[in-house]
Amino acid sequence: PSTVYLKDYLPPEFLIDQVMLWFDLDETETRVRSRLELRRNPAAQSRSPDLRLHGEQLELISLSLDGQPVAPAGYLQDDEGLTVRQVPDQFVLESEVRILPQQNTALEGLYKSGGLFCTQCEAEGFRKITWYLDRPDVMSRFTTTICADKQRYPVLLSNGNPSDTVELEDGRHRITWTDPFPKPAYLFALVAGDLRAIEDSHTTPSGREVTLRIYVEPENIDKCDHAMASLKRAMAWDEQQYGREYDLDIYMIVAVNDFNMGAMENKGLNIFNSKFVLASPATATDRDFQGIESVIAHEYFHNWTGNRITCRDWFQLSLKEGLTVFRDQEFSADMGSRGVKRIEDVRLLRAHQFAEDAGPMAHPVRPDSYMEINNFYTVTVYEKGAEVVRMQANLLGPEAFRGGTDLYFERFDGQAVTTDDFVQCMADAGQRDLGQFKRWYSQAGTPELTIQGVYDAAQQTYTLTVEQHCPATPGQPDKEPFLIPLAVGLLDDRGTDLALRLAGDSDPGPTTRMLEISEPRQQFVFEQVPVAPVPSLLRGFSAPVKVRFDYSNEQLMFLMAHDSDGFSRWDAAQTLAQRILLQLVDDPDSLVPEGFVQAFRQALQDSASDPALLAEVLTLPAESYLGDQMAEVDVEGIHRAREQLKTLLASELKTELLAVYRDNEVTGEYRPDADAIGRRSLRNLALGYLMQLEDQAIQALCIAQYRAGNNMTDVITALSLLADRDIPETAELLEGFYQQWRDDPLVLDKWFSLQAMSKRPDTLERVKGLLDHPAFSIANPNKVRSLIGAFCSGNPVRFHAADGAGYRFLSDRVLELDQLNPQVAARMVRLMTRWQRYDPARQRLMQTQLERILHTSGVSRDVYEIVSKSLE
Ligand code: B3K
Ligand code: ZN
Repeated sequence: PSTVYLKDYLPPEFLIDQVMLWFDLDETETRVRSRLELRRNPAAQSRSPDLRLHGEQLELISLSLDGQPVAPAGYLQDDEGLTVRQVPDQFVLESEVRILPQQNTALEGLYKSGGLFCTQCEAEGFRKITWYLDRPDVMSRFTTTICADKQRYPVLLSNGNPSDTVELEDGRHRITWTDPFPKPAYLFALVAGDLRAIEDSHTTPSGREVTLRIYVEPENIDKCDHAMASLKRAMAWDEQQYGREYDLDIYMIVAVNDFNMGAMENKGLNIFNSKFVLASPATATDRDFQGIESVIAHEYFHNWTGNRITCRDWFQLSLKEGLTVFRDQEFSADMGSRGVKRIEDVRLLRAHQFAEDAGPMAHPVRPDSYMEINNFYTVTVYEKGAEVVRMQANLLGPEAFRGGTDLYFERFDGQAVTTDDFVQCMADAGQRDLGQFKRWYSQAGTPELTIQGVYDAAQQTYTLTVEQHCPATPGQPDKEPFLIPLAVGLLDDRGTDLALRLAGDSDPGPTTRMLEISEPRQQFVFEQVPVAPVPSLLRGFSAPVKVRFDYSNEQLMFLMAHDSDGFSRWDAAQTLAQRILLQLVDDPDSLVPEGFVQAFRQALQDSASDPALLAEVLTLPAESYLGDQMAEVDVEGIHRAREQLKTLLASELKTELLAVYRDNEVTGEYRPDADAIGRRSLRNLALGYLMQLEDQAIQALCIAQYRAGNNMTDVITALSLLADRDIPETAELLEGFYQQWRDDPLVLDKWFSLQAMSKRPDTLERVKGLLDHPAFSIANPNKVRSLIGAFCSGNPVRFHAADGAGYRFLSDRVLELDQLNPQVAARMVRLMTRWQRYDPARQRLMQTQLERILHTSGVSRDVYEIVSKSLE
């Protein structure tokens, strides 16, 4: 496979002003006719006599130019497209192709999900529908006519506004959709099927009445209310926070069961993985409710950050994704608990993005090359990209940041632009040079800040010395210094924030200061500091960096108890827990500081604090994250240490945990609001600790919680805890759960996952058995993620078993899946690519499997890129 480089970008030679599409949908074949109005791009930097269009897996039926059939000598078709020879400067190209959506298991282009036809065109799926300039900087007006059997496909949808339906003689019907907004082909969408919809409406500030519709399969019609409410909240929030309103008369969402990722922001017609639409208290967990709210919002926010202003090329992907993730994070923070949301986002970033940045697939937020663009929809482009936007907000402050986004919308509406264009708006609005800041887009790797603090009692000064360093990443051995906003506070001996006065300040400043780190080494002198302070560093996680500061255990406990910044309290607890756990890995007999247990006790007894925040503080770092902190991952040692500490805390704090369990019961009707979610999470966390005790009375409590069946959050937590242990009732409960939910695929996903993540030693055998379960299908991405993905990523001690059985299992599945769905196969194979982090025996086992995949004939470009880069 060949590599595409950012430095090779050239503007398109042709533009498409208008495109008309006609779809004849059918079970045996689908015909697509297209009419493209093309002309040469005045801004092109190159000129060839021929027109080159993208197109894959298309069977050509006819081709004509300005109404005249193109002779066979006038065009050339190959695997990747069509070259039309010697074209004029302006012309109409018409073509007809045959495609087979029913055989499309890659779920890219036009495909069938159950009885529905649907599309997924980002990034380069439109070329599997018809010949086109399938690149985001070619924006065109689309008119789409769909024709299909009326009984099987009563609902026919595409982007924009609909015409009236026309009934045809042969039991078919036809409709035309017109989208007035020019858009790149990746935002095209089509859906046909037997769907029901719930409808609502929203009036924008300028008075536009927008019809809102969520389409689902008939049996799911009662599970759409939360998605609709979320959409309405998102629309109101974007109007309020960014001054952005919706621009068509109708906004449609369709839920489908077979989908490669979460959802897709197609103009006016979002297509969603049903996981991010359907919810009822009985079937969805608190996490599911939150996930739906945030993904619905994310796709809605794309209408401005992605659709109205899109990407010039796919290297600019973070232009829309980083910004839109930042927007959805802020929305969720406003809808729920801001502090908890920040902790969750940072935990995800540290667990996955820091790991990516330290591994063989490390790449900048704006990558400079790729083989397969679908491999770059990563935590780096999305979540680190969001942090890079957040840092700009931190550097500019809220007003200038809003000025920057206003400017961005005004300057670039209707255009396909770059991350540089975005930063320039921020620089203009903030009236400052952000040249150095742009390294966050071009340099990969997680910067490390090594910080020292010295108190001078005589001078009453406190000096922070900050050094930055960024480790090498593939292709980038040396890094230039970053511009890093570092939020700091200083606590006095009673835990109170000091007003911060930097050398040269005339007045004492606020209690949190945003220091700007731009040099390899810098000093900051705080004056009039009356006592030796404890520094609180990187408050709110003001930048995606690692901080090294030599805190004592006592200082960490002090911060954990007193820091005014919720994130930093949590972070201190994590740092301390991590330190203790890593000591236990080295030496199981090492002593757990009494103060740590005491700090947990105090937290459990602290009824004044937000239960959701407490639950975060009391959650120990994950096994995989602990592994990332070691020079060589000790798979068994980490598992043992973490279990050991959990059991110790459970036995020392049994009374307090039982009290928390008892006091945080949520009664009354289920509601996924921040308060109820927080109480459930604290209560279920307590149950998790208590279940470490192998105590029959507690197991009975857990079974009772399962049987009470008040809501899916409590039910699934209880069942997962039971599935971890050899309790006689478990088999029966698991079977009962299956029987109860056998017709609900989303609930069964949870059932597969909890079994895949079970701590039991025989889990791999059970997972293999579940591959043959009638409810499992390797063709369905949700099932693959819930069974195979959950095992390989959520169960490190079983996946990394010393005999290599887990690795063989994964590579067998990857090879099988690659034949059907390369995108999902490439996601799965990533789970084995950080082999260099393990001991020599495991390294060899993983390498062997990776080599085996690489040398299998016909392996997809998607899988090839990941595997070959990991072996470099
Ligand atoms: N833009 C889509 C992701 C498309 C992934 C293509 N492989 C969803 C989103 O980020 O909103
Ligand atoms: Zn997105």
